[in-house]
This record gives sequence, C-alpha cells and structure tokens, in this order.
Amino acid sequence: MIVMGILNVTPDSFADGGRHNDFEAAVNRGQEMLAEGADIIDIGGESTKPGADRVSEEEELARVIPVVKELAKAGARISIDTMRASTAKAAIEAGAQIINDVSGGLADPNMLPTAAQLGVPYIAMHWRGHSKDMNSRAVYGDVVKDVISEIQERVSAALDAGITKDKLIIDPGIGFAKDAHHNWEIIDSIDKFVGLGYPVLIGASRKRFLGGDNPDEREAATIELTKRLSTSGIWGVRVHSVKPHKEVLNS
Ligand code: PMM
Repeated sequence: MIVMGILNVTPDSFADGGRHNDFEAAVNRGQEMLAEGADIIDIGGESTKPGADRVSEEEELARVIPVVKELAKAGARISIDTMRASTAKAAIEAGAQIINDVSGGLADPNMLPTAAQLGVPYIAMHWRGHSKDMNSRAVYGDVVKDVISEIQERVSAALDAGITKDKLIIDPGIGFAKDAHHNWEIIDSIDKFVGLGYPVLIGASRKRFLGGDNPDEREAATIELTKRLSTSGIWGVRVHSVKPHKEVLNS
C-alpha cells in the first residue's frame, strides 16, 4: 500500500495550513517526507476545508509550481492537488506525474479532457460542491450506495473524456459533504469501494471525525486507521505524517 504525504502550500488548510506556506518551508517538508519514504508527495495550493474560500488561479500557481519543480528535481513522485485544469497542466509540465482532483472533474469542465490529453494517472474524489457550503450537502439515503453511484458517474465521465481505465484512481472523499457517521459507514464498507475495480485512495488524516479538538491530536487515531486499512485492499492512504504510517505498514 502506498503512502502519499500531504504538502499544503497554504495559509489555511485545517491541519498543516501555515506550516509550509513559503517555498523554503515547503521544499524542506517535502524533502523530509521523501527521506521518510513517502511514495508520492501531494502538493496543493488551495485549502478545501469546510467553509474555505477559493484562491485565484494566479495565487494557486504561484504557491505550487516552484515547489513542484524543486521536489521533482529531487526525484519525488508528485501529485498535484487541484480542481483547475490549467493548474494541473502547469504542474505536470513542471514535473508532477499525477492529478489529484477533489472534485472528480466537476469543478472545471476542462479537467477531464486535460487529464486525458496529458495521459497521467487521475484521482477522482467524491465531491458534491465547493467547501464554502459543503456541509449542507451531507444528506444521503444510503451513504455507501449514494457515494458509490456518484463515483461511478464520475468514472463514466472520465472514461468518456478519454482517460483510460488503467489511469483512474478513486477516492470516497472522507469529510467532503459527509458527517462523522457517513465517514465511518464508508470506512466500514471499504470493501465495496475496492470491489469497483479501481485503486482506492483514502484521505482521512487528522480529519474531525477522528475526534479531539486539535488536528495534531488525531495522529494516533490516523495511524490506527492506516493499520486497519492495511488489509482492506485499498491502494493508498493520504497522510500528514509519513514515517509512522510507513512503520505501521512495514510491521
Ligand atoms: N482531502 C483533502 C485535500 N485533498 N485529496 C484526496 N484525494 N482525498 C482527500 O481526502 C483529500 C484530498 C483535505 O485535507 P487537507 O487539508 O489535509 O489537505
């Protein structure tokens, strides 16, 4: 199972916002994660925490592109965490190798064709709308069935746009338009997501449903969850701290 290390070059991400918000701090943290054995570094320049405002394309590019270039030079396998096709394209041209789109192609109509044209792996996350008001969209009949059917719609759209099956990775979008109960139901039914036949990524790291007031206090629960998921058949976990997760997976 792969470990994707999170590198948010933002002032406002919920767990690591403001910690690597300039070029030097971001590159240092990326190199640290590489040394700890991160398989992929996921670089993002736009916070998606509930209630967050969008950033402009210019600001997003200014945050991520220099960091992508520098860490690609250092040999990192990089995913670009963006909802914008233009940012995805610029990041791939700067040395990133994977597109991580939390909107599954819904936020930008150019994203799926751009990913198809670039021919790189594409992570399609389950999403119901921008962060500003996503909590009001956390309404489901049967959350597992509904999320699976909405992911299947995005998979069809991706395939129709020309992304090939072998390039698609899916993600149920833990914490995105989902309350704690929804998140746990998805995790308890993770086999159903794995059964869809695509690699599955889980990004639960330090999210609110794990309990505790402070994101840093949720690390122990995040590690427990990685341990639990290690036998589930998922492809990878997206986490803030790399080393303890690699240790759990290697033990
Ligand atoms: N969560 C966040 C951002 N990007 N990408 C994927 N594929 N899956 C996630 O669950 C996900 C994501 C929000 O968390 P952060 O602020 O810690 O980056």
